[in-house]
Amino acid sequence: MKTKLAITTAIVLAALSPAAAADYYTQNFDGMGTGVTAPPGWYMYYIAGGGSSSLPPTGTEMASALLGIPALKVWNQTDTPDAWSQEAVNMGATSSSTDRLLGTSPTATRGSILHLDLLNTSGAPINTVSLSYAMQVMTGATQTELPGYSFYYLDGSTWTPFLGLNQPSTGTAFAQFYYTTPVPNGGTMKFRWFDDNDAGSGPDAMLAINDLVVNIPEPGTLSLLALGALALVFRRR
Ligand SMILES: [Ca+2]
Ligand SMILES: [Ca+2]
Ligand SMILES: [Ca+2]
Repeated sequence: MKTKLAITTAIVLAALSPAAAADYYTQNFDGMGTGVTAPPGWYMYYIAGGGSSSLPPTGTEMASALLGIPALKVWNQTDTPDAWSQEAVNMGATSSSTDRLLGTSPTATRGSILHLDLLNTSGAPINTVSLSYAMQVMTGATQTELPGYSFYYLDGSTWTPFLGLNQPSTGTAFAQFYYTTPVPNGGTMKFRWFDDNDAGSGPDAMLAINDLVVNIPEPGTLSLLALGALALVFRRR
């Protein structure tokens, strides 16, 4: 039995055709073109403070994050490396590259955060999320910092780090995670990718994400997938 789940951002929900309302969400960021507008549902947050101790934020620190500036910066690999404290960045290889990525290059803060809101319009609570994304190191690091992005999701009222979706180098992360407090129908899933600001005077590595897929396993297959993934979790420990 196929149970239809509709996951989309609150902002584009009304514009989506029924065919687009599926049990998954994808984002390749190419629709940004070379403009300064992030896709619907995406926000830049930052954690105030100085350069990091290369420790990932606690859930409490993550909850203290402040909303950044909506307009993106635009930066391509042909440009001189740069950094911004309160903006996310539309990145690409060159100014004519149609493959766009959403990235960060923090400075003068604890770190920069890419934040995604996804509305659950499935009609049922969501317990399990399967998520994959590509991470690209756009410029090499010259300082000590956490490698790549640290992934968090809001579970109830707790920002929860999920190491299975940390991606330390250019490549693709893929993992499944489970809510302790399921996201009710009409509730919003909140995901964050954290890029710490190194404490040195040189630039951080400029990082970006691409080709995100968020999938909610169908109820009929949920238990089998959960069992398989649980086995993976236990093997890793
Ligand atoms: Ca892209
Ligand atoms: Ca960094
Ligand atoms: Ca820095």
